[in-house]
Amino acid sequence: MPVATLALGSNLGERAAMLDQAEAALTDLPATLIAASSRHVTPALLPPGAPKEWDISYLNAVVQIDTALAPDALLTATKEIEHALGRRPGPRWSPRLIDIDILAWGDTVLESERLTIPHPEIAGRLFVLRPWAEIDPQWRHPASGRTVADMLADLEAGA
Ligand code: PH2
Ligand code: MG
Ligand code: MG
Repeated sequence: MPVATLALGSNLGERAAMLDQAEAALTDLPATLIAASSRHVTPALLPPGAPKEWDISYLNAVVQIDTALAPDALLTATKEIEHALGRRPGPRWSPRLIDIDILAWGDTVLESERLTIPHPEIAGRLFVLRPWAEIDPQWRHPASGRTVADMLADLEAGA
């Protein structure tokens, strides 16, 4: 079965419990959790001019699942889990109880109305690359050819 890589983030509520519940809910899908990074406390990445109240640090992690769900079905499932865990629609990048983003689905490249895979911001986000590098540093971006370890090294070097 294909391996999907997901980013988990929470900056509201009991953040560790939110990540625990998200991981547990993923295993209720037609999916097996095969790897989970440690949890990283990270400063909120915010758009310029964001309200000061949004500046709440996140707990981030990256997990991998073996799943029979195709990307679009997986997106629907992750949105349902977010809702079940209490997340309600809010402004983009506003604080949230739980965020589950699909980073990669095997080496699939996909751009649809709903979904871009791999996630377009991977290479610029330490809060994604650091936990991902713990569990799968050799995953290779199908378009750029860069591994997670490469992208992390570049970003940490300020490249
Ligand atoms: N997610 C965002 C916006 N900013 N910052 C951190 N540190 N971690 C996140 O997961 C995050 C963020 C939008 O989803
Ligand atoms: Mg996100
Ligand atoms: Mg999201």
